[in-house]
Amino acid sequence: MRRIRANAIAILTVAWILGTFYYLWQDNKPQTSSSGGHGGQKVVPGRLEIHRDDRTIPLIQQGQLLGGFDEKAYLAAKQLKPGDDPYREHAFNLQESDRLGSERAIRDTRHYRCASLNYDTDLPSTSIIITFHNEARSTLLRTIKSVLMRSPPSLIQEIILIDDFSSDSEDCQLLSQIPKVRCLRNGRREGLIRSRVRGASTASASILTFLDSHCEVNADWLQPMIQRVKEDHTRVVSPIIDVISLDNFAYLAASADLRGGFDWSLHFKWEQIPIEQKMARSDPTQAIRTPVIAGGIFVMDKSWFNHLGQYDTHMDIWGGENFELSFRVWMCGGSLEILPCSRVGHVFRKRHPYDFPEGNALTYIKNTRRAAEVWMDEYKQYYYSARPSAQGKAFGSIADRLTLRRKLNCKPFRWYMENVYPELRYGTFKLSCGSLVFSFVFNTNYLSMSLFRHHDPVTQDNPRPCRELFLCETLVERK
Ligand SMILES: [Mn+2]
Repeated sequence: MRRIRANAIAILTVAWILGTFYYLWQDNKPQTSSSGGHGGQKVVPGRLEIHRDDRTIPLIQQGQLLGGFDEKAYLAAKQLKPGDDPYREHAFNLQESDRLGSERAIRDTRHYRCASLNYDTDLPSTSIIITFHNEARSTLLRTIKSVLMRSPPSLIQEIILIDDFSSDSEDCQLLSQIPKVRCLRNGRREGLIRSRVRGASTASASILTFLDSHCEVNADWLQPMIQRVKEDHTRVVSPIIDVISLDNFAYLAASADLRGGFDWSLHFKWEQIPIEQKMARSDPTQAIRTPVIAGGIFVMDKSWFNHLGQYDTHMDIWGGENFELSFRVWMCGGSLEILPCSRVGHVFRKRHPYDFPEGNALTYIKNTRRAAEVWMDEYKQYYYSARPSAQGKAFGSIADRLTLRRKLNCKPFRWYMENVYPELRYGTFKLSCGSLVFSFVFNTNYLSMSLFRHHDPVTQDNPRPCRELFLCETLVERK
């Protein structure tokens, strides 16, 4: 009799689980599955816009822009040797980047209505901060020249290059011969986060613009962002990040209907704007509220950056800092936006071309674990369920960041979930079977599963036979 009852319970449990899966799946089928962000993440065609008219924009300024800088010599000194793999060093096609040279016309990928917008004539200037580690010379120079040539000169206070201990110090040094360009070199590898803090602390303009080192900015990219920050200094704004092909360097328009999102493992992804918000948008030039930013390219008021505690400088190399910054901005009184009239092309790569001293995965876990421990309150359990390997990994002291959070009197993560990212589903349940635990975590538009071992060993007195799958925890909440 007991056996029959146990079997019935097991069957009902499995049926319930399958039913829940099916329901969630039907209700919220994956829309775009593309991921992005800066650095070594990949881009999937769903992020690209399909039809666009062909307007190309030339470089708007000519003349003595480069001062005494000898561009030809700079590029010629580092050429790909015949027979070398063009992808080896930078994880993009170096041969194609070199062939393009330092400047080219690109398509104006904005909505046509953007071109007729007006901006204040007295916008404040900005310090552009570009950090890099062993960037290709042609790509870095093209980034800098596109900024100098496609921005109103009065808006560019300076371009600060932070050379994060690249093998050749001349990559950066020689570029400081270009007017407005400054070069700072780290004496050891510090990573993106500490490099940016160093750049920001030496910036002389009141507005900071963080830019990646393999970009090309598009027409009028800067004015919309500076305008929004000028109107409200607590806004942190990003452009739409277009895609520069890592194979042939074609400049491709990204969809204008996306915002930044994430799943519980703190993996960044581009996702469709929720349908209600999309319906409410009558003006395609309007700012898009975003729960998180990709982190590679954004504009922020300098005093607001300092007031909010800059960055968590105990994070290493790359990754996770965009979550920490995004949670902090929203929870401590600011907001994050993507501006459709600002477009910047970025080379999205499939892998990181550089080494992480402690390993790629470990660094990402350390950084995201710090973000989760400081900002996610009780919701951090979902992070640990989605990333069980994070438990037990060292992440250093977070005392300073907790003090900062208290001092700034920031809102709880629950507020962020309810007001900024209500679309993020949460809930976990676990099935244990012997010493194995299957952990299911609900994510925004899919369900992820992880498998790990029980912490408490299975003993003779406390056996967990595999036939009796049982539910440890059910915490499914739907919004
Ligand atoms: Mn990048």
